[in-house]
Amino acid sequence: MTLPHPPRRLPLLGDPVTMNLRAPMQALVDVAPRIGPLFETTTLGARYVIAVGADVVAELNDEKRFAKHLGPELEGLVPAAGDGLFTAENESTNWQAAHQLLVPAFSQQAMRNYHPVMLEVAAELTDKWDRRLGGAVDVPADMTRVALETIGRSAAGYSFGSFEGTGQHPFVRHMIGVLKGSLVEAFLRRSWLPKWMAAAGAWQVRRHGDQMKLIVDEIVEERRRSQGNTDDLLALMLRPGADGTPILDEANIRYQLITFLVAGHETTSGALSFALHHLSMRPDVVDAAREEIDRVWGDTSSPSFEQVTKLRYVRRVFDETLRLHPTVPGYFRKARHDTTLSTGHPVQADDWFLVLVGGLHRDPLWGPDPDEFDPDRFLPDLVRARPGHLYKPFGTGLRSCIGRQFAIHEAVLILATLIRRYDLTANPGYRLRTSERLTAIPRRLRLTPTIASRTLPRSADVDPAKRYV
Ligand code: MNH
Repeated sequence: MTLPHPPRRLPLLGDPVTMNLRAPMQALVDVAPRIGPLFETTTLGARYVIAVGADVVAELNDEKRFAKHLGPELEGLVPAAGDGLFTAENESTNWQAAHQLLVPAFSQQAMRNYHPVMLEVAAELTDKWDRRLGGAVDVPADMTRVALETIGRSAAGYSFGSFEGTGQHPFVRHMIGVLKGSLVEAFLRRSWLPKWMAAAGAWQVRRHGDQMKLIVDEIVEERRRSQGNTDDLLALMLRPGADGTPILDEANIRYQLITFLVAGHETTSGALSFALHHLSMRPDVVDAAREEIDRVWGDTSSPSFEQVTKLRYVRRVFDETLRLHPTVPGYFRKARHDTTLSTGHPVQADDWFLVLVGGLHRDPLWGPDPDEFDPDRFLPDLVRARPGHLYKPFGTGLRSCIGRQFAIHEAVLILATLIRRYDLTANPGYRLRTSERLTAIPRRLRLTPTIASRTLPRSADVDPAKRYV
């Protein structure tokens, strides 16, 4: 299959654009519009076929012709995440069993149970920021705290203590070690560089993965000791099945827990951070959001589940953030059998593709200014008028994100809490840049919170005699 490729290709080295080590996917998103809906790229001999055009992505998403593929990057994670849901092969019996077992943990009813946990974590964040008013906060670090606490407490009743002390829990460091190691290994393994270099990446994944296993084993032990009457994801996995033993074996339970603790926070924290960056640049968006939050939440200090789901504008802010910054930058698809793409390209069974989501999210169908942050792109009428395969931050088909509703509820709740309470000021001259460790997160984003000038009750609600006390 001959395909276009990025400009200035060099012999042996390949396409210089991909040598942006900090954010290779973002670099590809930036050049994609000039190359085409389907293109190839090589770096030191490692080749990817990349899809960004709406039509070709719609074809790749067709579950009858294509299916999820792990691709080199997710294969690189296997030593740490095993056959957990994210990295299991499509045919894996453990995938079937775990998917069936865990889907109820993401039902509407289950979301209602997580809601109080999310409120509690939101309060810990505002307590922290209230103590630091007027000083800059490290946004990605604090969003990581929020998201890690939320998934730890919701899925396993476990607190990582992220808001105690100042450091990050070692789990975060080991997770970053695994993600970065897998990225390096995935690329080097397929390059012409000596194999020992790829082996160093693989070693890093195993070393940090082993540390994560120790941490989750401790979490499981604690649960077994406490024998609490809890009803969460971990409880579902440990509950005996018909034959008296848990449906998933011990090794698989460990992999699922690692998977959920990573997939359940790393992507949400990046998305929250990108959203706060845009809010700090757009007072008009903040005003519109505050108007909605005031209207729906009134002066309650603990909004109900429904009061969160009714925040349609804040939800659009989050949707638009994931359009511009899909924190899982891509997913892989492989052909189930020989087929031909509508572009005329022949495809053989098992040929695979990378859907570069940031590229798809800037397809010309999004209009003339795809780089512009505009939440109103997600007004219901505009969504209905667009093809369904144009927006894919949570992947596609059977293997799409199981935690989507969880992430959305958490993100809307946290964003609304912060928008309502704080004005966020960016450092002068800050320019957004993305950092990638498989997932995307803003680099060095610091914002200064001050109490929002509009947190006083609206004057109409206040007795005029008491208005200016
Ligand atoms: Mn999540 C799969 C994106 C939040 C748990 N997630 C995926 C995929 C994408 C994705 C894309 C599909 C990858 C692929 O096709 O190879 N996930 C996100 C984003 C957010 C997110 C952008 C937040 C924003 N994910 C969450 C949360 C959880 C979670 C929160 C858990 C609570 N995700 C998963 C799991 C899978 C997954 C588990 C694997 C599902 C499967 O294959 O069965």
